[in-house]
Amino acid sequence: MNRVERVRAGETASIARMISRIERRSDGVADELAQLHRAGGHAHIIGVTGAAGSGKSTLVGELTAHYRRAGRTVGVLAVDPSSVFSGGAILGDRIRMSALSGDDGVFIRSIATRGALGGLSRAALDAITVLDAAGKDVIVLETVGVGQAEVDVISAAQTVAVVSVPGMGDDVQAIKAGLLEIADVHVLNKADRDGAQKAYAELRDMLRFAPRTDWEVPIQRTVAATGEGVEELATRFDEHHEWMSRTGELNRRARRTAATRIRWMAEEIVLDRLRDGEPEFDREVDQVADMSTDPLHAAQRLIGAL
Ligand SMILES: Nc1nc2c(ncn2[C@@H]2O[C@H](COP(=O)(O)OP(=O)(O)OP(=O)(O)O)[C@@H](O)[C@H]2O)c(=O)[nH]1
Ligand SMILES: [Mg+2]
Repeated sequence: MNRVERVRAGETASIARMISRIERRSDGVADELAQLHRAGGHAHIIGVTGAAGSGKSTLVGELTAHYRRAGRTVGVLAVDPSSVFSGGAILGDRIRMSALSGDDGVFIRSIATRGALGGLSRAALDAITVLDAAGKDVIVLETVGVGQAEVDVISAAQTVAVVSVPGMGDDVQAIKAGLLEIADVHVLNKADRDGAQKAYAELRDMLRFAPRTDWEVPIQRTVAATGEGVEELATRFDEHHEWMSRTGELNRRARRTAATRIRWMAEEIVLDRLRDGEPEFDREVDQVADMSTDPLHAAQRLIGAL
């Protein structure tokens, strides 16, 4: 079997190697991803975001265990540019210590950021392609909701869960990060803490001002530390998926992600041809430099030649 076939067979080591190839942009990886893309389209992609320390990793660990008990396979990607290690490593430790260790139905990995702007989002989306082609039923992305890169990543999810915790400070932080608008499901975690009822009421009040669609954004209370509310949260995710399938929203989101990915790929192809040392490019550079042509016509000729 070649690399693509081994990923499609769901081999854990091959999935891990393919994601490393994506992070390094190894030779041939674009063609492999093209094949993997056509093998996907089956997974439910769930994004989990929210303030640092709100319990996202704990929650994702509990969700994963729940899905496994229900017989569903799971891929988890921890995306965190500031502390790539903590998210993935903590979650990894939890899973290694739990009943999930050695379970081939679970794949967990943190995505490292390298290279150009947008590199992180792109690597994360490519890793989703790999896990989808590998047959994972559910793919969960954990991101800390701070910057544009994370918002880009999370927009690749079909269902976005925003995690808040009791305590006004965190709620304000979530609003600032613009996360409330992208939430399909709100999670109020650490519901065992003082102030949980107040935080719930605040969230509910805030949702009254949210733009209305016929999907009514639910608020699910959880205690990730004990697993309380996690089964109900998984039900909320299933309901959202069912709603998206029924209304055409699933297709709308798929088209949005597809458009982003085509643009990234087109950029890569074009920039690849516009490099020093490419004979046609060098010729145009000489001619623009000595004023015998201009940048507009040089660019049009080079792109036309593609
Ligand atoms: N009391 C309480 N503590 C919780 C709950 N869920 C998580 N915690 C604790 O909160 C702390 C942070 O949990 P993590 O799961 O690492 O949070 P996180 O959001 O992934 O953190 P970062 O990835 O660093 O942003 C840990 O000490 C957890 O044990 C909960 O429901 N109740
Ligand atoms: Mg975490």
